[in-house]
Amino acid sequence: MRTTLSQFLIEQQRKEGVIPPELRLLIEIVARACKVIAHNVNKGAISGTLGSLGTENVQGEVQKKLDVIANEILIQTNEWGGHLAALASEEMEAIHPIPNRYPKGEYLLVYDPIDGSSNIDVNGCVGTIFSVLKAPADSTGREMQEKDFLQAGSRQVAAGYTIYGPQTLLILTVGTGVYVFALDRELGSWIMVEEKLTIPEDTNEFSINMSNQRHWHAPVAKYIDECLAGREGPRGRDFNMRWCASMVADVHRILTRGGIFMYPADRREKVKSGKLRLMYEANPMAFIIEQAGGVATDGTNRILEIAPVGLHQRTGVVLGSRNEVERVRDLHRELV
Ligand code: P6P
Repeated sequence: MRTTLSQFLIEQQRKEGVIPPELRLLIEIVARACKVIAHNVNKGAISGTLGSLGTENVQGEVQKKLDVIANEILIQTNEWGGHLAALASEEMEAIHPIPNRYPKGEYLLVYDPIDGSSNIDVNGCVGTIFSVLKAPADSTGREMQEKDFLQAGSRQVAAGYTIYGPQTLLILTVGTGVYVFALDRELGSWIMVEEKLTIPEDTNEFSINMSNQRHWHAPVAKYIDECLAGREGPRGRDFNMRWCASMVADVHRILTRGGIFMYPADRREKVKSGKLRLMYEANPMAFIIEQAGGVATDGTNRILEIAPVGLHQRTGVVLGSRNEVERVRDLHRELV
């Protein structure tokens, strides 16, 4: 009998004393929401959920129908659970307080409901990324505010992502390693298929959007030049490149076989602080990567130590195999 997500969470609560019952139940509810999102993603053209809405989200990005559908699913599935003090989403400018008709809990959920949504209409991999924080102790009895979410990534108590691909997978950490659950649609259960994932310290595979090359700062440009120089170059070996335009797909490949993922800050005004969002993309992924023995920086500094100043703030991201991320960090020290 394979271990289910529920069994795993109960054991983490009982055996390791890592997660209190309220956090276990919160994760169960988020996982249930992801099952519903997976159903909508898989229905695609049949259910008319492809395409754009003609609206923009707070990021100024065109909203896909599935962005809004998935956001609504996560709100409706979570707000009545009684474990959340509030939630926040890439798709909503302000935080979403829990309606007074429901009991409030002590956790904050912040998420990207559909990451990689430009892939939806071309049947590429997309996913959901989520991060769980505790509400500040001094917030008891008052309405949550944006500032309550502005906690460094090192304060996350759980993080995960789902990837809606050939398999539907949920990748989860509660601080005791990284675990992979596959959705068994016949049972409707998340079944553990891998545990304690570890990322190889070395890799021959880099992941970056090469079309931005002319905008890169010197350290990134030099690192990629070294990779492209192959065995005749200073790294003495050939490198391969992958770019899925879906962070969950690229990160999952790196968790599975190693690699380095880069979305660096560059010279463009709109990307001077990076493209990816700290609270619901970089932080949860950094928590997962570190729990698997990898490294996650903004090029120089540890992502999990960045002090947030805004719910939708962006950051550079360089994460994955330790020795490659450290090479990029060394180049930042040498060249900046
Ligand atoms: P670009 C998707 O929009 C996303 O937020 C990440 O999932 C992905 O890694 C990145 O942006 C892709 O960005 O500029 O290559 O389209």
